[in-house]
Amino acid sequence: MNPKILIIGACGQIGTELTHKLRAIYGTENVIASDIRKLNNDVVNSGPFEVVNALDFNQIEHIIEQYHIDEVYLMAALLSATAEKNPAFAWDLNMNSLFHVLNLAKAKKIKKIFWPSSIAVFGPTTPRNQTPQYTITEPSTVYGISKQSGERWCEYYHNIFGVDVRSIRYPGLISWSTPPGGGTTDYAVDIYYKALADKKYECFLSGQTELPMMYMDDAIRATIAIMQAPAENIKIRSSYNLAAMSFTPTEIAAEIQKHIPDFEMTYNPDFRQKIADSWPASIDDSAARKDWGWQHQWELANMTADMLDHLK
Ligand code: AKB
Repeated sequence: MNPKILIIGACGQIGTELTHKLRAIYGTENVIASDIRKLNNDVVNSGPFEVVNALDFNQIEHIIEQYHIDEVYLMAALLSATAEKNPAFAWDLNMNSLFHVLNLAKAKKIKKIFWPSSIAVFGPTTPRNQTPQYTITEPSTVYGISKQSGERWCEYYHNIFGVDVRSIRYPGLISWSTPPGGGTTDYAVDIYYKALADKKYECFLSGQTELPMMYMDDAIRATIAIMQAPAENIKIRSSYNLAAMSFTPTEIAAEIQKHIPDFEMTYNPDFRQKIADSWPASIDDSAARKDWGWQHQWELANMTADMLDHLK
């Protein structure tokens, strides 16, 4: 029998594509999308949708009981750049929404949780290249601190209360269908829009800033794969490192120039440079590959061709 799924934050960058994919797999009626407001978009219009404030425990509990929800994907969060501008709210949203869902699982009202972590759990003291699964995590951003704390709580609720919570440390995500919202890696999406529209782009990171990135298609496959894996395969209950590609702004610009030869890139680093400098350049995700069979499909070259094709 198909699980009944609730997605909190379904209209965001990941939530949108996740909703479509889960509806295709499990049936539209089994996937309840929710977000803080009801927009007129295809997530809202293509199946069941509820307005849910991720900070309102009673509202989440009510929807879970009403629809007999088995699994919750908690995608609502403030990302790194936005969180630095509003630390108190970021901490409140990123932590308390997680506690609500963990406590509902502890009370056996839901069976399984997906919660996204991020490469932001790492910090300036972390080894930057091929960052291991287990290493120093001293994040220097509000977002990173919230994700690191969240990971600790996920593991705690699993070990002490038996909660089946699963998590991935997403790298920067790139998608043609939904814009990102307030991250440090957002340049790698904006650049494609500007390359097509203006043939030029001013990057808010320096040319040599190498960061781990992933095409959305891979990110969605990973998310569903970890949730479908047998519980005994999920050996890490904090969060799994996950990787596909790493590149610098100079390298993505050069790849775009193969399709748009007169594309020009300039650099004007802002406050996000410091955030990016504190994050890894590349990630060792061998644990995810070993435990639940993770394999990426997209690299910089095929992703760039696909992005430009869709956005044209
Ligand atoms: C961000 O830039 O804040 C996010 C992330 C890496 O988690 N894309």
